[in-house]
Amino acid sequence: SLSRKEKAIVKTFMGKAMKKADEVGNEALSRLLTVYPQTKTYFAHWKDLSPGSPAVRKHGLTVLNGVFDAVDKIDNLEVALLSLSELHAFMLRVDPANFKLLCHNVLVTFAMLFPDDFTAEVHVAVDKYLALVCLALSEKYR
Ligand code: ZNH
Repeated sequence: SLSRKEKAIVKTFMGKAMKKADEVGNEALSRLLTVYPQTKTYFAHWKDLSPGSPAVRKHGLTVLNGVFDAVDKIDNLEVALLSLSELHAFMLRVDPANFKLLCHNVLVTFAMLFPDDFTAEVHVAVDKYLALVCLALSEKYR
């Protein structure tokens, strides 16, 4: 889990990154769909799944808002993300392995868009935070 110091690092970095939520979301989801094309199956009902398409940009923002909003509930992620976990497990039926793939792409995107802020120290803390978000989202699958 995250130390007090790591939580502070996550809050500071995410506070900055969330000002570009739209760009982060678009880049991360565009990369997910390109690098792991098997993830496209969940969005087959969209008109255009290409990188940067309106649907990808819109949903990228939705997902990233979920990641950013959870920062405020960093001490209680399982409870905070319970209904979202339920939604993905029972309604959307998203294989939880995909959460890790998305989080990996979010991390890559952070490194790319915030090269000065994304120090090794930030990398460790944010990587841990994203892993906890994935874990919390996987809660209802067990
Ligand atoms: Zn998800 C949806 C979040 C991951 C798939 N998502 C969603 C939403 C949100 C989210 C917030 C909205 C909901 C409502 O509406 O209510 N996700 C999220 C997060 C994450 C995720 C936070 C991580 C981190 N997802 C994911 C993945 C996938 C998905 C990985 C696959 C691949 N989602 C999904 C879908 C949906 C969602 C399919 C639905 C969409 C539409 O509507 O179209």
